[in-house]
Parts: sequence; structure tokens; C-alpha cells
Amino acid sequence: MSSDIGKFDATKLAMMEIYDFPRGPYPARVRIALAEKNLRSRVQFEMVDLYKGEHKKPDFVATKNYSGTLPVLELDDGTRIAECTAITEYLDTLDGAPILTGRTPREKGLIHMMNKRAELELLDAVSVYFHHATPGLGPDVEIYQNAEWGFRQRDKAIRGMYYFDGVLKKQKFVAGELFSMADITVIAGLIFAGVVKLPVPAECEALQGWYARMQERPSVKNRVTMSEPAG
Ligand code: GTS
Repeated sequence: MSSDIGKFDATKLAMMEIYDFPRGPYPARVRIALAEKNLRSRVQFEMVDLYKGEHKKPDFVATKNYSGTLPVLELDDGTRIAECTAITEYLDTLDGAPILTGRTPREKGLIHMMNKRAELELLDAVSVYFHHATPGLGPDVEIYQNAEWGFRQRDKAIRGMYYFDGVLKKQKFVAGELFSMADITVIAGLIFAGVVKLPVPAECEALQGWYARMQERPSVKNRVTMSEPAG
């Protein structure tokens, strides 16, 4: 495998397409992964307007993503991959040299576990709060809301912040000593928490310090502007 790594040339990769919402927290996960992997130039973004409900239109659900969510990666042979974790794994392993999803069985196991926890305990919980207990994407898109469920998930997300604070007191990154997909998912959770004005509790100093460091990474800092034409 090591001889293949030296030969990898990203410019020879066919262009990929991503159905995307530039400021969205979930799309941010893939934008950050693309930048970390230096694959931005191999991708074209196609904007799908969430506030107009374009992701719930029958044609999008039938042909792009059954779940009616973004982002979706489309390969040049027409294959579509939804789910940020799946997209990140695909992008990370394209060059045979994964840096986000683990290189050894141990790393892979830990990263997958912490990534799932970041979804369950933080990002997805904030998302449910947004869709159920705030105006969300507006009355035309949010056709079913359950505020009580939304507030429970908000409280779950705050508990999740305390959990990750405890993790980051003991180690540099969410899944250990290396930046990984699990960090990206917690970053997305805190981006979404910012959107819904759910601050990280002041006493979660380790989480706050880690987030300040993460926001300095070019992949995180430039994630929205990366789709705008150069110059
Ligand atoms: N499990 C999916 C994943 O990990 O990809 C969730 C994707 C998701 O919820 N995406 C959001 C979405 O499509 C995009 S954003 O809100 O972060 O911009 N939400 C629209 C909706 O109606 O749920």
C-alpha cells in the first residue's frame, strides 16, 4: 500500500459533485473533511435551498437522497453517497492514506465510537432542538413539530457538552491524540449550537479551549468561503 500512496495524484480524480447548503452544520463536516484532505478542487457544489424545502421535494428524495437531507456526494458514475460519516470515510480512503477515520483497527474503532457519540449526544440533539422547538426552517418545511421533544434534546445536547468537556480534559482531541472525523462532528455540533444560541457552559473550559483551537484550523475557518470562485 505504501508504494501506492506516493503515486496518488488528486488532479487525476474525476470531478465529484456535492449537493450542499453552504452554511449548514452537517455540510460543514464534509467541507472540513475536503479541506483536510486537500480535495476541494475535485468537487463542485450544487446548492439545495433548505429554507425553500428543496431537499424534501419528491424528485430530490427519489433521485438524490431518500432521507431528504444534505450533504450528498455524487460520483462521476452516478453513485450517490449520503450521510456525513459515509462521505468522510469515502473521501478519507480515496488516496489509501486515511488521516480522519483511523489507520489501525484501534484508531478506527475509537474514532467511529466517538464520532457516533458526537452525533447522538450533541449534533443530532441540537438539530432536533432546532427543528422541533425553534422556528427551524420555517412553517412550510417544518410540517411536524414536537416542542417537548425538542427541549429534551436541547438538554441532552448540553449534557453532551459536559461529556466532551470531560473527554477533552484528558486528551488533546475527541478520539485521542490525533485530529479526526470525531473532532469534525463535535465542531459541527458547536456550529449548530451557535446557530440556535445554545452556548457552551462557561465551566466547560476544556471544550471551549479545544473549540477555539479548532476554529483556527484553515479547514474550519474557511469552510464557507471555500465554495466561492477564486479572485
Ligand atoms: N444523518 C445525516 C448526516 O449525517 O448526513 C443528517 C444530515 C442533516 O440533517 N443535514 C441537514 C439537513 O438536511 C443539513 S443542515 O441543517 O446542517 O444544513 N436538514 C434538513 C432537514 O429538514 O432535516
